[in-house]
Amino acid sequence: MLGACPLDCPDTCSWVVTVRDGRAVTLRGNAEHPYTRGALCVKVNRYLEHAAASDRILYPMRRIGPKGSGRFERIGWDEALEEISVRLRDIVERHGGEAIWPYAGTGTLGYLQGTEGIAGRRLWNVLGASRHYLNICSSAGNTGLEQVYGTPGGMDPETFADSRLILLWGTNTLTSGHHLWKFIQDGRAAGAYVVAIDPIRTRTAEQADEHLPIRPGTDAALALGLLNVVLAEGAEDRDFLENHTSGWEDFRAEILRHPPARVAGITGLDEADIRALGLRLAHTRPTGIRATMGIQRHAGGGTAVRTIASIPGVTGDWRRPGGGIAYSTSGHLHLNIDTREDLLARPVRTLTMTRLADELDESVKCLWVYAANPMSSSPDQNRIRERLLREDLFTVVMEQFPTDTVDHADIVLPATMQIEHADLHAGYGHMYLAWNEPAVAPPGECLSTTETFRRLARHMGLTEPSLYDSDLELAEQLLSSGHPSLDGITVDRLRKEGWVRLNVPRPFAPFADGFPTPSGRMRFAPGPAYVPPRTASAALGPYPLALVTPASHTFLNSTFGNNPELLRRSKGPRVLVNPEDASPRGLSDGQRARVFNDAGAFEAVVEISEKVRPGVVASTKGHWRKLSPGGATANAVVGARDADMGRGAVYHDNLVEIGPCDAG
Ligand SMILES: Nc1nc2c(c(=O)[nH]1)N[C@H]1C(S)=C(S)[C@@H](COP(=O)(O)OP(=O)(O)OC[C@H]3O[C@@H](n4cnc5c(=O)[nH]c(N)nc54)[C@H](O)[C@@H]3O)O[C@H]1N2
Ligand SMILES: Nc1nc2c(c(=O)[nH]1)N[C@H]1C(S)=C(S)[C@@H](COP(=O)(O)OP(=O)(O)OC[C@H]3O[C@@H](n4cnc5c(=O)[nH]c(N)nc54)[C@H](O)[C@@H]3O)O[C@H]1N2
Ligand code: SF4
Ligand SMILES: [Mo]
Repeated sequence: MLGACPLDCPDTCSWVVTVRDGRAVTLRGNAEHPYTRGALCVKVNRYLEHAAASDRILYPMRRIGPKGSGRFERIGWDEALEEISVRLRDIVERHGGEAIWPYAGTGTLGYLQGTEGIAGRRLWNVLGASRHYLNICSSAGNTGLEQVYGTPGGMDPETFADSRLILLWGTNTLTSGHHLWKFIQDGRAAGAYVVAIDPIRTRTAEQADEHLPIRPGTDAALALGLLNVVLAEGAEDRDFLENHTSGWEDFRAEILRHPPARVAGITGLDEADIRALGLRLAHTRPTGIRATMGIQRHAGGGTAVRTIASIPGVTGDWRRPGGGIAYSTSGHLHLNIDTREDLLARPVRTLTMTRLADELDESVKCLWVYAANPMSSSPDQNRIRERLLREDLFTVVMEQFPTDTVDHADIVLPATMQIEHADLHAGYGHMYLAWNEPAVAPPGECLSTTETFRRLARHMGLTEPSLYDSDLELAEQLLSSGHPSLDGITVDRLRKEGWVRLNVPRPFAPFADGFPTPSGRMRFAPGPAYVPPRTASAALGPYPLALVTPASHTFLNSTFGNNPELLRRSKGPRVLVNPEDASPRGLSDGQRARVFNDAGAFEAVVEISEKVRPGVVASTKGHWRKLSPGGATANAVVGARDADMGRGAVYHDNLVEIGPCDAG
């Protein structure tokens, strides 16, 4: 049976499930798929084990202990739907629909079951619920790219095989989407030089030809410094600038204000290294830039992506496959996501995912969480917990596992996993659609998201017909946008073939015929092209260290955080500290330490290492609160502030201090 990995990873692997006697016995990467090429990853190799885990939630449950205690009793679906219907009706009547916050996360990227798609949104519109703004992951960068190109879409990652200089900029390829590596290796075999730009010497940086250990949040300055060298070499593509861009004179002035010596002071890199890379950039065509979400989790993250995205406009790299920037391919996807906004009786407010700690106030009476685990994954963890303990808040969580968030629910609804439900997928790191056919029956009383919402609508006696569309009908609607990239792609074909490439040329040079802006030109933005990070003020305050908390190799966000083997391989929460920062604090390798600031603290085992530059400490996301020593994760010290664009999250832009966890 063909399926697809649902997780929030750019690779959206195609997989093959073998079923015997109604049980899934193997799950392997599809060797026929041009991007998956037969491999999954260290996490999803354990997917079947995870689906069969003893802590899987199999039945609806109702809270019996105090709020937040995680104590529940099993109830039937009818009882659960009845209690929910009564509470929702009462809330809508007394406080209006906007008192409901449908808090949907990235647990699955499916266009049926997940938050990219429709799941639940028609029902929320009928009830007049608040909108939910999913800004937790990529919104700052998306906004920056839209300003330059009119779309966040960029290079087809397969064309890195054609690049001759590859910049892995704020991205940990071998951890957070490793299938790209084969294409990078193909490029290398043809002579490409690979540079990793990352404050951490990650496993990706270790495999690169060169690593530039940049100060966090200063990448836009580096981009300007590299372009300064390009201009000094006279290597700008004047024809491209004249015929395909606008705003060049202002941007050029900004570049000229950033000579390498100045940029060295901002970024903490050697001036000679900046010059050397600037020369490579000036004289290597095509240059392909892989920048993903890590780089934009900063105060100036949107500007950083926007400025980096301006590079290929100066060098003219968009002319050829292998040139340009690849952030996400989702801008090339044109599905018809018909959430039926016409069902809303009147306009409603929008609540912001990363601002749960601020916005979960008295005006919210029902928090409905699905495919999300905010207690582990969202900023300002301690304040979120306080809010979730509110007695007058009715919290429903649809989940597969007893997460930290589940512990705070009033009603828990058991959710299917990917081998048990149907879904339509599209990778955000490649150009393929995929169909996921259910391989086995759901265990216990688990239901898919679409089926749960259909049953709830029926239980509430709602008459809007589109609330009852079947999964296949919804899939057909999704593919019916009429966009040429979907010509000839039907549900039948997807179900038969498992995956289909979007109808775009191969090799794909997305902007060869112009940019999707009103003028058809790429736009250099006016104004400052570098916005400093919050951590730039480190020396001034009581928290002098910059903390970055990127992806863990063994978890996918907080998914798998409870898998015993992956938890063991993660070695528990850890914090990398440079020897220069460790010794004045009396920290030794292997010791347990407390990382803290005014918002909170978490505990982690110290790893003293030159892999981080002085002034920077690094941990990872994904650990569960209740499984962590000290009962908190890195998000206890992450602030709920907005980045400069798209209200993006600032996970890698926080100031902390660190000290030994004293015994006693
Ligand atoms: N194994 C695994 N894979 C994952 C995930 C996971 O949790 N685990 N998460 C998935 C999700 S949801 C996403 S959004 C993607 C995220 O994947 P990435 O885009 O790779 O994002 P991060 O892991 O946050 O950060 C990537 C790298 O950026 C570096 N970095 C941080 N700040 C800066 C900076 O200011 N400048 C530069 N140059 N580098 C910086 C970090 O040190 C890190 O090595 O990965 C997906 N894939
Ligand atoms: N410190 C720090 N924190 C971060 C980040 C960081 O870089 N640093 N990165 C952030 C990023 S990029 C992201 S995307 C967010 C992710 O944050 P969230 O969107 O909260 O995602 P997860 O933590 O993976 O939780 C997803 C939950 O969905 C459940 N789930 C999976 N499939 C289904 C399904 O089909 N139905 C239902 N009902 N549930 C399902 C899983 O069991 C899991 O518990 O985390 C952010 N948190
Ligand atoms: S998490 Fe990413 S690499 Fe792993 S199987 Fe899923 S899509 Fe593939
Ligand atoms: Mo993400």
